[in-house]
Amino acid sequence: MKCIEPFTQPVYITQPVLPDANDVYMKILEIWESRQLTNNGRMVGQLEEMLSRYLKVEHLSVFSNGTVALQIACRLLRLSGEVVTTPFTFAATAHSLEWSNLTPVFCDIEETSMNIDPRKIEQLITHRTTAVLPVHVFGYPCDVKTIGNIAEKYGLKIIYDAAHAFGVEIDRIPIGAFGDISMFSFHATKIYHTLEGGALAFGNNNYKNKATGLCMKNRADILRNFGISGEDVVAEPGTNGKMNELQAAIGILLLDKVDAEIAKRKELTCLYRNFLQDLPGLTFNTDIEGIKYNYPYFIIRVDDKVFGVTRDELYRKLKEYNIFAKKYFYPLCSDFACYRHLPSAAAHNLPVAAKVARQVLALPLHGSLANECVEKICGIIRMIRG
Ligand code: T4K
Repeated sequence: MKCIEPFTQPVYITQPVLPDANDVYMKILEIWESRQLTNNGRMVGQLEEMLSRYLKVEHLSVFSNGTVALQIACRLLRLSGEVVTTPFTFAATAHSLEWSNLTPVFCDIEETSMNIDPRKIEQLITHRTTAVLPVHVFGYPCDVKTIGNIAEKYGLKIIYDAAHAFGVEIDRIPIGAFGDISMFSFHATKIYHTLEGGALAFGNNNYKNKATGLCMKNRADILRNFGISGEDVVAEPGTNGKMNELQAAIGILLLDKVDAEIAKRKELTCLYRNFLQDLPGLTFNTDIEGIKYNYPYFIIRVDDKVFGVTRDELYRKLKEYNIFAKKYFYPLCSDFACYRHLPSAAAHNLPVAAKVARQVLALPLHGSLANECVEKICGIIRMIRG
């Protein structure tokens, strides 16, 4: 087999899409001129309108990051007690519950979609359960229909962690239309970003609260600004979750670029699939009919018994070639020291999640990656397998 040289520069799983520096400069001049740097500035309002149109949701608020947005979502829905969620996600999902004084109850996942397994949710519901927090992991939509039915049956709220699912649609229905609230992350590592940032979409549930007379979006906007609802009024204990004008400006400039980024990632994903499809022991998901997908990550699963090399060995060897893969998501949240004591975190409750977490590896995927790089990465994987 032909020897392949390591990459001369590090190849990361992602690289942020950047707006043109001159365009950023023009926006900075506008912000400087106005001297409004934060606290619900003009650009934040403009970005919310643009995002509502792009994500096809009527009501949306932006925040300083996705994690604080999730915490605000918990407060908006007045959750208490236990919330059923997935252990196969980024730390922020479970932590947002813990920071809201809620107990995460970990539910096992489906083998293929890697999302929460709706068939296992019901057995975890107790008199203390007030909500479910599923994650559309890697942008693949959860089984929203079954989850919706369960929530209705038990009177539970649904918050979707849609951090990875920007622009995803199921049968032409935008992902933000499902559940009570969906959270999108605009972190620099996402297909669409505002440096740091996030949003909540309120689907069709922008109902008015009887006690406060406020709809969800109004209350979200108050909660992200310390709970201040009027010049002399602090309505409730809010937090500081505001997006600033510079973040919003970046978001405004990048919205035009997101479709091209997704298209390029789709092309690279197809290349990966072509180059890797015949490798025994290495699997990956394919597109599902009816889903408008956004290609945020390229995830492989390594079955070491068949592949002959473990996921961790592959990860280490790729590093020798200057390729920095990421083990998304390992370890499971249920294995973190802060959650290990929970009854739902016991390994025997989460066999599929444990297996998937041992196998997954995210390979480089972003719009500025050349097709030849993908070809070379696949050649290196082939060589490592031997
Ligand atoms: N829910 C889910 C399911 C999530 O995945 C996330 C965040 C959240 C909630 C919370 O949303 P936010 O509060 O973050 O808005 C990254 C991100 O920090 C995190 O936002 C993201 N999920 C998670 C999946 O990935 P790390 O620690 O793995 O990222 P890091 O710093 O290793 O970056 C990955 C690669 O990206 C680097 O090797 C190089 C490249 N990179 C990264 C940054 C930050 C750049 O080229 N430039 C950059 O500025 O967490």
